Order: sequence, then C-alpha cells, then structure tokens
Amino acid sequence: MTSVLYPTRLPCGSRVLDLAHTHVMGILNITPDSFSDGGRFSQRDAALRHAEAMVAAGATLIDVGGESTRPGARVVTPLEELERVAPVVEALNRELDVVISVDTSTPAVIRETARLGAGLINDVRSLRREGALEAAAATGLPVCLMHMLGEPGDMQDNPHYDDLVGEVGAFLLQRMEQCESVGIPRERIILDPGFGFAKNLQHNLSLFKHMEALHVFGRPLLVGVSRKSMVGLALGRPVSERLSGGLALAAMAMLKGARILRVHDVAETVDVVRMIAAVESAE
Ligand code: YH5
Repeated sequence: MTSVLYPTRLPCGSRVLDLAHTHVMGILNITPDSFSDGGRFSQRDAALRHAEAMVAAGATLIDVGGESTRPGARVVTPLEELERVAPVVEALNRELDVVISVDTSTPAVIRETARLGAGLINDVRSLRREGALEAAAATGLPVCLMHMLGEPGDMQDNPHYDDLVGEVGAFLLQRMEQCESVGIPRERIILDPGFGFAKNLQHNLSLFKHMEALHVFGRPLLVGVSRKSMVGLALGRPVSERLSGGLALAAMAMLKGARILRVHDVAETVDVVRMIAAVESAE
C-alpha cells in the first residue's frame, strides 16, 4: 500500500474528507432544460435523484458540471452555467450528506456555488481564467488542479511532449505556486494528471503507468478515466462498453495511491475500492 505523506483531513466547506481512504466521486452532468420537458424543476429534480442514487451507492463526493468540455461543444455563458448549476448545488446541499464538487472554470460560478454549499472547486483549466484564482481564494475551499494544455476546443490537435510526466508535474507545480501566491495554501490542493486532456492514447497510458511520480508534490491525486477514449481506444469499445476497462483502471489508480476516483459507475467502482481495502486491511 502506498504510504501517505500529507495530513489526511481535508475540510471541504461544512464537510470533511478523510483522504486516508480512497473516495469515489460521482459525475453529475447538468444539461440545459429543453422546451419539451416536464417543467422548470424537472432538471433539478432529475439531477437530485441521480445524485441520491450515487450517494446510496457509496459516493462521498458529487461532481456537478454545467459546461461540456467536449471538443466542438457549444460555448456556455457564465449566466447560463450558473443557472444550470446553482439550483442543483443548493438542492444537493439541502438534501444530501456529501461533498459537492463543482466542475467549473467560471469565477461567478465559483463564488456563487461556494455560497450555496459547494465543498470543492474542480477546474479542468486549473484557475487560468481571468479572476478565477481570486474567486477560488475568496471561497476558502480546496481546489483540484488538472493538467491540460490549451483549451478543450484545441487540446487534441496533435499534442506533443518531450518529457510527459516531467511536463505534467512542472505544470501542476506552477499552478500550485500561482495558488499559493493568492492565498490558497498547498494543504488545500488536489492534483490531477488530466487523462484525456491534450493527450493521445500513448500519452494517457504512459502517464497512467507513471502517475506515482506526481506524489513528489505531497498532495492527494484525483483520477478521472471513466468511459474515456483511453479505455475505448485501448480495448476497441464504444462508450457503452467501457465499464470493465474503467474498473481495471480504477483498481490500478487506487493501488498507485490515487485518493479520489471520478466516475460515472459509482456502485461498481465502490465495490472495487472496498475489495482492495478489504485485502489491504488483512493481517
Ligand atoms: C478529469 O479527468 N474530466 S469532463 C470524455 C468521455 C468520457 C468522460 C466518452 N472533468 C475530468 O469526464 N475533472 C472531466 O468520453 C474532469 N478530472 C477532473 N478533475 C470529461 C469527462 C469525459 C470525457
């Protein structure tokens, strides 16, 4: 078992995560209300029910996202993003005992969702948007910094690295130092290699194999590979058939010391985590 080098108690707003254990973060994507749906609250209620099911299955974090990072996805304005995400964060905070992570790069969404009970800021752009560092610092919440070069729209245009793991580590260190310069202490930071972001299949596999190198920064790692193309391309599987591959990677990530697994399939991943924990706690 990988030994831990950091204090494991991470305050996330009104809740606390003990990172001595591996946690499962359930993905909750909020898409816009359509004209033909069941009314103004149906989106929020559907999201709440999905989150409830993930918590019942053992998720200890829910990652709420209102902006698609798929290449080619429509640009969402800050107001649209806030209108999607805020009611869900408020409802989750009221109804469930879970750490609410908000997958956002938008300063207004960072500030407002923190006020409504969010416990973690998860930014695939690592707080590089204008005003995002300051907004995150003002919340006092922990931040997940993820490696990505460029923007979701252009990140997959022939990414190149001379020293993949070194460059990912250098990027995360630089973002961590930027955080420290605005008053977000290192103790509040989670690091993420950014699987699928500005990386081809070989990059993703190699970074996964060597992710332990990122432990040098002494911060917990979050890994998100659920249903991603690295599974699809390695196995030749469409999105609907990537569960087994994703579970293999979840098990490997946990054994490599990752402390948060960001997944769609919570119940299955929780079984993986509990099974590994059962063996690791044996005599
Ligand atoms: C992540 O890795 N990823 S959004 C393409 C897929 C499947 C899933 C079908 N936000 C991460 O989940 N935040 C996203 O192929 C994230 N780490 C963190 N911290 C992309 C996503 C996905 C994309």
